[in-house]
Amino acid sequence: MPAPLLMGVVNVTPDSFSDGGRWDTTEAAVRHGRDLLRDGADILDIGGESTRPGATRPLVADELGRVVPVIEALVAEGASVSVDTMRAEVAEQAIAAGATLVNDVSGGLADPRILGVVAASEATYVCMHWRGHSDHMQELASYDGPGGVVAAVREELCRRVDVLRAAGIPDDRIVLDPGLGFAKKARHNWSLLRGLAPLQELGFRLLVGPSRKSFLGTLLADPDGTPRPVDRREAATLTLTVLLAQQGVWGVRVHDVLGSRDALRTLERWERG
Ligand code: PMM
Repeated sequence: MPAPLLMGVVNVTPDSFSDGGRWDTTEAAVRHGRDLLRDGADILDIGGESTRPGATRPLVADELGRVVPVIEALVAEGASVSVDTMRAEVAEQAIAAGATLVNDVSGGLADPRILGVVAASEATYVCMHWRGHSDHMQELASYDGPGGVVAAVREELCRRVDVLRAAGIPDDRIVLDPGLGFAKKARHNWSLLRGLAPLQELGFRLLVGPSRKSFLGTLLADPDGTPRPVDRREAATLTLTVLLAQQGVWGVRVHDVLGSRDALRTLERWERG
């Protein structure tokens, strides 16, 4: 089984849950991107909007100002770059700056014009399962129909694929993502991680982003219920990276690229026998 691609996260934001404020200048973000490349990232995911639960949205001009210079600088150094955005304007300028993948956590629901922008380019499009913006998404985490969360996510992603095709994005440029943590409670994330096969049957490449998310903080909580802090969830993240590689996913979106690369190399050596 080919190793999954490692997508290294570069959040150029003051407020992301895992690394907000650490790389929120162009220089710091470019330096971080270089470090992730050296650590073995296949693609860098540059984002200028935090999607942590409760986050408020930046102005378009602020988002552009955060991501475009970072994309230009890293593309000039030969990096493969993805833009993590829900906005058509940002996707368009990011593609013009050299991004080859548009990672839209809203799957085209937040700004439907983004689909035309992607269709008119050669960019790959990550369509993530999403039900609403971060300020109210956790109210939308109910999956009571038959088949639970896995059936609902599959059905809702299928409907998005119909819309992407109608917009002119060919299947070989579509990647699907179950959207761990987005309108999902911890138990929903675990069901999705264990239930990827029905999503894989759809025939698209899968990207998954478990890295450091709060369901891992809950899993590793202290006996008094205090969640494990975000910077101490790495071993659990790496375990999931290996398990996802064994499921044959196309990509894993991670913060700790060095650890993930080491884990994948170890798995590859193990599988070689
Ligand atoms: N998660 C976050 C941001 N972007 N993109 C995709 N495709 N999948 C994800 O699961 C995902 C994402 C939130 O995590 P962060 O704040 O650490 O970037």
